[in-house]
Amino acid sequence: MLKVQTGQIVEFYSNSCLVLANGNNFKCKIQGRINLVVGDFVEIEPLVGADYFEALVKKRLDRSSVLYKSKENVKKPIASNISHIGILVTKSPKTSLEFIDKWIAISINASIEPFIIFNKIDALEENAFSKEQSIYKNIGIKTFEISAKLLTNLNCLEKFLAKKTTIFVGNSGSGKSTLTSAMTGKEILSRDLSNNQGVHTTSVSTLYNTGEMQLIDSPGVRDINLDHLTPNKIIFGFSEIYRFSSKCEFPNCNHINDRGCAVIEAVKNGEIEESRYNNFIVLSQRK
Ligand SMILES: Nc1nc2c(ncn2[C@@H]2O[C@H](COP(=O)(O)OP(=O)(O)OP(=O)(O)O)[C@@H](O)[C@H]2O)c(=O)[nH]1
Ligand SMILES: [Mg+2]
Ligand SMILES: [Zn+2]
Repeated sequence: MLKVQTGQIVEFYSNSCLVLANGNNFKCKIQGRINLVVGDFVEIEPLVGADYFEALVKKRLDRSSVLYKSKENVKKPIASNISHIGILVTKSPKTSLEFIDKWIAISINASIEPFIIFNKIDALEENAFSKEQSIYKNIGIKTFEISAKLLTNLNCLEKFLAKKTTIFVGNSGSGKSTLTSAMTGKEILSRDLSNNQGVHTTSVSTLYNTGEMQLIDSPGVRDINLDHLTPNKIIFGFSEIYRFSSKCEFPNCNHINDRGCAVIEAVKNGEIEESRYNNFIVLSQRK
């Protein structure tokens, strides 16, 4: 067996992980205090005298992107080397527009492309998402309407996901595991919504590689907090607001009640959606 091999972390537990290297899954311990997450490329050294596919993670390679979340002001990586974030939006459980806007801001600030998947259309009337569709299409976000459970409209999404590494984000019960399972053909336990305990709620971060696409199903993407983004970075997540802000009369305009604010003007004449503006203010004013 090769001595040192390079692989990717496909499953991460609290102090061990599974690494896919040269077509084999290695159960790995981690040397020292390397900070690792699912998606990381690592160098591993097979353990001498141990079971065949056991190894030690020696080193993490550079990351092309990192998705962070923060809790009580502690910044914590969730996953790395992701190209796209798929935001799952459902009517039940209800996804708020603030949740969507938060994730768009997080994605853009992490240089990861966000897109939206409206899920569970089998349980809804036609055009149930028309308002949300128009808000997000207008700002250039790609959207899909699907039923992960009944496999409706999955072809377009499948084409879009090809050759990308995508993490699905959304409230618990929005269908991340169901969709991952539908896309990969792998059986993944999903949450029984009738059970408040959420018996099959995802508890381990897993990266699935179908050969065509890479998908990450992670428990770390439900309740998010963007304390790690300073308020002045939030505006980059609201590209239409950012564009108008360059026309404000004063460079340090608060976009609330300052004179000559081009952002407020654009909200008034419908060029900026009110919900987007309100969420921008809420997110950038938080303490
Ligand atoms: N009607 C309907 N139900 C769906 C659809 N997709 C998922 N569900 C159901 O929604 C419930 C939750 O789905 P999961 O895939 O476990 O949700 P999750 O986002 O992985 O939840 P967590 O792991 O707790 O974060 C399950 O009972 C699914 O069967 C859909 O398209 N239509
Ligand atoms: Mg799940
Ligand atoms: Zn302004």
